[in-house]
Amino acid sequence: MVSQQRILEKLTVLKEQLKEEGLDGLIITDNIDQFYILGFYFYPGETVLLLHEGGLVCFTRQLYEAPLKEKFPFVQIVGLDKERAAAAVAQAARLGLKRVGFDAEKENYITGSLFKASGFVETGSHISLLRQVKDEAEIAVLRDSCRIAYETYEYIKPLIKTGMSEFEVAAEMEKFMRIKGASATSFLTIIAFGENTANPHHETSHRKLKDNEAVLMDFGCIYNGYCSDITRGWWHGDKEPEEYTKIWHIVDKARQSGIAAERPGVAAQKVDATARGLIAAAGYGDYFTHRLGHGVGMEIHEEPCNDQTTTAILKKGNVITVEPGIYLPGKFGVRLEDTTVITDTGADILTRK
Ligand SMILES: [Mn+2]
Repeated sequence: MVSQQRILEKLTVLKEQLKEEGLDGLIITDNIDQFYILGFYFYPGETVLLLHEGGLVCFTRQLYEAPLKEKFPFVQIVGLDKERAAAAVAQAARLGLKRVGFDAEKENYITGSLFKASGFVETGSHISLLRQVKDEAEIAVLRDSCRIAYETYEYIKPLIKTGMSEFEVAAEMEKFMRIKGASATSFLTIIAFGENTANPHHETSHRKLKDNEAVLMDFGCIYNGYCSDITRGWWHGDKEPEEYTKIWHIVDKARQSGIAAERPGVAAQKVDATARGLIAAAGYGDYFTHRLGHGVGMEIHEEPCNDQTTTAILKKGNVITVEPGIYLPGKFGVRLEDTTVITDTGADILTRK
């Protein structure tokens, strides 16, 4: 999926960063970072990559050795069923590397301690930083992932009937996404009925839908390795309370104003403040209890985030959600969410057809 040319480009960028920091090697242990670099999905803890000026070494399970040698002829593949981190340390010594960096935030206690004891240097999250700005190929996949999520919403909405349980609705949606090519959900599908919609992190349950209740769904899928995230809410029945209609429109305006505020060079904190200010001005500030949005990519929560304390400045290629909400405990809540991509001049909504 990631072309050889693109892999080599990413490695070149990383090597330049290492040079700037006076490092001559980098350990990559996080399996999503590895997937970002190579486009090959290792399970967590299976593989250690060692990048150095002369190339890339991959310490991985024996069973991958032959297929990976064929797939990545430019990578040195070492099949080992244990002690892969120690093998990376030994290799660094053989290569005469003097300053090898590792991303301490992504190591477990055992491997982090080993690298530290071996004189490796704790560095920032180089690959997390690269992952914040998506290239055209990544945006194309994110667009597909978000389109599947949107189509799932369109598919399920008319099928939802009084008496169905939250679990039944979630199951139908997840089946639909799988048939469309999704490998998994991007997080646990949230389906909420009635008073459950007032809980932003409701756990989907056996609760059955009654006539004249609020419905809220927050879900997404993983498609070709990339996540989508969408939230929709509406009133089920013909007796929609005035207050529901009112808060729905406030939230929708906040969603639109947040997206309209997004463009390269703007502070993500300002995007949050724009949508939050609109909800506060309408008198519901105390009922919007979470951040406006978060980055989306190979993981469902990435940087940058649209929140009240971030110092992030939006860049072209960031993919980020806008998801304002108003929650009235014991009654109902509304959250409306789109995943957006920052363009040259503004933001495009990905969660659409
Ligand atoms: Mn979200």
